[in-house]
Amino acid sequence: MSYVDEVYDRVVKQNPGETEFHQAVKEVLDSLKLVIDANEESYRKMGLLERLVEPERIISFRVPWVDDNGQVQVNKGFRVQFNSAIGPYKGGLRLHPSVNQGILKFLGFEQVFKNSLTGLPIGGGKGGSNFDPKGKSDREVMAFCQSFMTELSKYIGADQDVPAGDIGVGAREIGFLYGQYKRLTGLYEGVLTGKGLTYGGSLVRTQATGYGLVYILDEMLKDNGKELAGKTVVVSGSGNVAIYATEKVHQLGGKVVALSDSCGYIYDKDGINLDLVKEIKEVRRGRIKEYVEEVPTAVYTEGTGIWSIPCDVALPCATQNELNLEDAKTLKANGCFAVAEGANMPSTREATDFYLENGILFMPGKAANAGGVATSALEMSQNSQRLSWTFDEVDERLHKIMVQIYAKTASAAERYGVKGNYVAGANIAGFEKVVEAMTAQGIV
Ligand code: NDP
Ligand code: 2IT
Repeated sequence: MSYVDEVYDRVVKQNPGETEFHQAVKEVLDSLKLVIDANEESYRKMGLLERLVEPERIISFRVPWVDDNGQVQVNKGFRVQFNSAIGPYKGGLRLHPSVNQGILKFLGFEQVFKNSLTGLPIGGGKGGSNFDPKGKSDREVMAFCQSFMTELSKYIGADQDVPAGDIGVGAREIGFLYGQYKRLTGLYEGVLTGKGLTYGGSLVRTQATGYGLVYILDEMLKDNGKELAGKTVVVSGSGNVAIYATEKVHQLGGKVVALSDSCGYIYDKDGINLDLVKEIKEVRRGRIKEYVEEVPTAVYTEGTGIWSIPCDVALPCATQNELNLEDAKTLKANGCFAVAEGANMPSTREATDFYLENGILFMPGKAANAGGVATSALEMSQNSQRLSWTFDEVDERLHKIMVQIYAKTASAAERYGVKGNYVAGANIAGFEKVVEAMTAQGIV
């Protein structure tokens, strides 16, 4: 059996039930076959892949807090510190009822390669809780965040592990978490990114993942003789990534006609009114269906199904495995020619294979959504310098980073004879830097 298959079998056996983690590992290892086969003997002897798929550390803890009725609630808290070969652990915190150790391991594993691709000195990690912020009062969210940080603070630090936002964690949660970290440790340091602008946050971090997604999409389209201007775009989700992807698509002359949340999706043939979406989602914390109350020509449909709306470009920006093989076939049948992933692993493996086999230009999440964490790393640099850069300066750096990620991804694919396969390209390019750093640092 090949080394790669052996390691995959071992991952399935030793991490039972963690299906998303298995899926993420399989996709990476399959791409790496091209590289591993050439170096099999030395990699095997060094246990390189066994070390790569095993998190350096997982912290798992109890999070007790008191709700508005005086009732004690208990959630699970986690931090997966996956790989610190190229820098301190870096990656978001997710608050969603679906969170479990397997999901955070998949996200942490992806983060290692994504962070490597940014070219910046950040290792990979991820954390979170099965706490559901939906419908909670601000006081309840604060009580949860303070309890969560009370435990987490023992394991993080500006040069050790630097969490940020992800699903369910935005400016409000980062503020509560930061306040509690400072209170417990007495340190005013860049221990979190995505902070508010008055206490060490970076301009552009809020927009960064969505903007970065569209910057790399634009690069991919141009390199393939196409352009975004005039194109119809469907974006799933209506959270941080979806909103700022929509904003940048509109700035570059494309038209986003659909957005969704976990209840359903809206279709506005005239193009989404983003100010209204921001008001509903960022201010009111409401549901996407409220859009049609104010735009009567738009249509709301309950449930999944957003991928049935005809488009040229699809940008899945909600969650993992939200786009399956049937959806991919529907997109293709309706004329969609490009997919770029704002979310982490939103396409199932079958959908991904379908894009590659059917000539759909496809940029996988670990390259496409790397603008968020890259800008987090820029926030860390500013914190270390005790300076704040202007919006334009950060935005220019973000743009340059996304252009470089595209170039690295495309050229790694070409080097290994799979031109245009950006899945292989991103996995290989991300892997190369991590492996070099791991090898140099000995058996750790
Ligand atoms: P938000 O919490 O701001 O928004 C998430 C959106 O996705 C909401 O519209 C939400 O709907 C929807 N959603 C979440 N879970 C589900 C689900 N199980 N089924 C259907 N819809 C769902 O999160 P972000 O925008 O920050 O994150 C979106 C994706 O982007 C995630 O995959 C995240 O890992 C990834 N990402 C985020 C980065 C960041 O900087 N924030 C960086 C890189 C990647 P509802 O409100 O109904 O739950
Ligand atoms: O998935 C991701 O890259 C994020 N949620 C952002 C991580 C970060 O540290 O900014």
